[in-house]
Amino acid sequence: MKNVYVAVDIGASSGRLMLAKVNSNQQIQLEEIHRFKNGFKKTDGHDRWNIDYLIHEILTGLEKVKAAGYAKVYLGIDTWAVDYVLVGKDGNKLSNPISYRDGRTSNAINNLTSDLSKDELYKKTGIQFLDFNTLYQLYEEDHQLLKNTDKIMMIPDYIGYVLTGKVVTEVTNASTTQMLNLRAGLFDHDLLTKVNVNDDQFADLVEAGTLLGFVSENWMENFDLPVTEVITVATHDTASAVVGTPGEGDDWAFLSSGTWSLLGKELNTPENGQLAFQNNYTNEWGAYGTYRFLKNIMGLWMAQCVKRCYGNQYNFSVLASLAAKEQPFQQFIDVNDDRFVNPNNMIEEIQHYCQDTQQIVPETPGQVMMAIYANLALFYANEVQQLNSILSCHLKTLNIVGGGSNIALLNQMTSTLANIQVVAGPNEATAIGNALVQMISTGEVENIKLGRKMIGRSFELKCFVPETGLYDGVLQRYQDFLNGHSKELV
Ligand code: LFR
Repeated sequence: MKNVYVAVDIGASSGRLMLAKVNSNQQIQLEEIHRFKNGFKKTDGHDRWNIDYLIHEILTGLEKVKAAGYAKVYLGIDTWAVDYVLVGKDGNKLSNPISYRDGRTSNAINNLTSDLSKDELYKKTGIQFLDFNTLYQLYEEDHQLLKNTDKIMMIPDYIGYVLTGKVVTEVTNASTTQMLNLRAGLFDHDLLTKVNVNDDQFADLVEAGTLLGFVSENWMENFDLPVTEVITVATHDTASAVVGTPGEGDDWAFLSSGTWSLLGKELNTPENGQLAFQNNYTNEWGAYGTYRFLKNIMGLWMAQCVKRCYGNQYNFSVLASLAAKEQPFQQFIDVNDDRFVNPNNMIEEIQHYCQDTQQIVPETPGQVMMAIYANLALFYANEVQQLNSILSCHLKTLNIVGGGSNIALLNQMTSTLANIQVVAGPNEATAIGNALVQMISTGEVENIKLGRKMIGRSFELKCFVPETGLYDGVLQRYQDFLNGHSKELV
């Protein structure tokens, strides 16, 4: 009997349990077992995640795995990054975790860096300045709660702990705290002190691929579960997505396109020089000693909010086809403007942005969606150029993975504007990367290079090539616009 792997992948808007196996043709087979919604809600004055509900959904999904006839499985957990759970001395959480989109950290970067230069902080950590990084969240944390805290656990580490009773801090996610020291490979003592955290409040760091332990028998009292051994995978969803990207050779970049768009290149050594600093690029730690040199781009969050604003009366494919009927580039938008992080009404925010910058205001659903897609594609194209210049390379392919890789209109515009071949898919790269790390840990797949080849053979990939002569000069005009309007932090 071959091994069966369960990938638990939870993003900001939904979670899923995917079953993965290697078949006799040495292909990865993936099957969705359970899917559920996620989102934060204002409770006790903050936007919070309902972590107990998420764990309940995982257990419900595992019951379905058992019901499908699997008595023994491996399991890996990945989620979004930067957020954490404070756990008290009795082993229980002290409160529900606050979402990174909560407004509490809006001034924290300036406050914290008033007596610590950004330059130094970047040299130490190589991590981009995002005001929701764990460093700033802890800076704004309730002091009493922090004093009562035995362990600070990142979200997937906490879920692993609740399931197994074992606690670790997995590096791909820990690096997004902006508190790991690149050179020492450990939490930076001075940064911890700066936010009133003791060295032992974080559990020991472990690499992606480490065995954690079995889901504890206590859960069997209320749930009919298979025997489940948890492997600490690349627990940051973006790290798993990059593992699951079928890039080949050395001249490909990735775009993990979901709630966020994470565009960058996998490196073997971090790049934390001046140019990377000035362009706010990050060096998040990856699986197997790699670094994800990337930038966070606002991504499909904008489309998700717009869909909600229309009362969910259109699904994403209807919205995309409405957009396709509209003219692109009617207005330029800096999609990374802070005002789009958590607005009350995304449609109005986009419209106000266009009014404030004296541009054509999109009115219909199709116009609003085209404004989003066209400006995401422009932003992507700009970042492909930045990557080439910061890394002195010549990227040939942009591998787009995640839900956004299904949007042909966006893929095509990106390819043309960035003048690069786009390879789209797989859309479930995160779950695949999660499962691949498990397969490497059990020895079923030899290494990541062969694993990526397997992914290329196992899933349908679509290729988009630049349409010559179309959109000439548009990217340059967008870049001029950004130069005048961008509020990039650094
Ligand atoms: C994507 C992601 C990004 C991270 C953001 C916040 O889901 O994990 O990589 O910057 O969410 O955690």
